Amino acid sequence: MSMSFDLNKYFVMGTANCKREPLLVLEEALQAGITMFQLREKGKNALKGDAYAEFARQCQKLCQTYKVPFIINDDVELALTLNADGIHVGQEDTGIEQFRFLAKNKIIGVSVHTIEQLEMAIANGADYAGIGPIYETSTKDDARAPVGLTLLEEAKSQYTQFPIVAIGGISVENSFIVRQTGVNGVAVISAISHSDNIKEAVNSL
Ligand code: 3NM
Repeated sequence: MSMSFDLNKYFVMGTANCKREPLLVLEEALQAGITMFQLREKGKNALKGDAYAEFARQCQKLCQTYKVPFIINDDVELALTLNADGIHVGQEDTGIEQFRFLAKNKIIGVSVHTIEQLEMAIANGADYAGIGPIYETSTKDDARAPVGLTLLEEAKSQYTQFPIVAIGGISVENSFIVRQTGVNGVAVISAISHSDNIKEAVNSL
């Protein structure tokens, strides 16, 4: 059993996604009421080494202040070093067994794109799954073709109790229809990180 968490408004971010100072963007999002945060430091200008670890520490500190779970994307080592609240991994990333063994009460999220992958993630002990991309997104370089809303509906009807968050191309405008599928929350990058009014964006999601 992992610690409790709420997928309702899940903000995912790395420095490459921000047009302004990333820590300010994160703090505004936290103030506005995001329920979960994932550090996803990717791209060609991504921070590396000590700068990356230090940035992660500062994000973690902010999340702790606002009592929001701090999740690290695809970096088991850093998640363990910082004692992060959890990790999020994709289909190509390292398995979750090692992290679960070393960090029993941590949150483990897995990205899935099909019902079969969702089944596998549940069988392997994931705490939640991210399903996407729901719509076209230009934020993720290697994003797959959109899966649409039907996969969310199918997932929620087959696994009613399992926490699922939708991701990919979700905006203030389309989040309402995404939520109608019964998902536990929406995960966004640009809808928050590119917003000129983060408070309004988070409130409207
Ligand atoms: N994962 P935006 S789509 C990080 O399909 C990520 O698993 C996806 O960015 C998946 O909210 C995606 O700006 C990008 O569309 C989400």
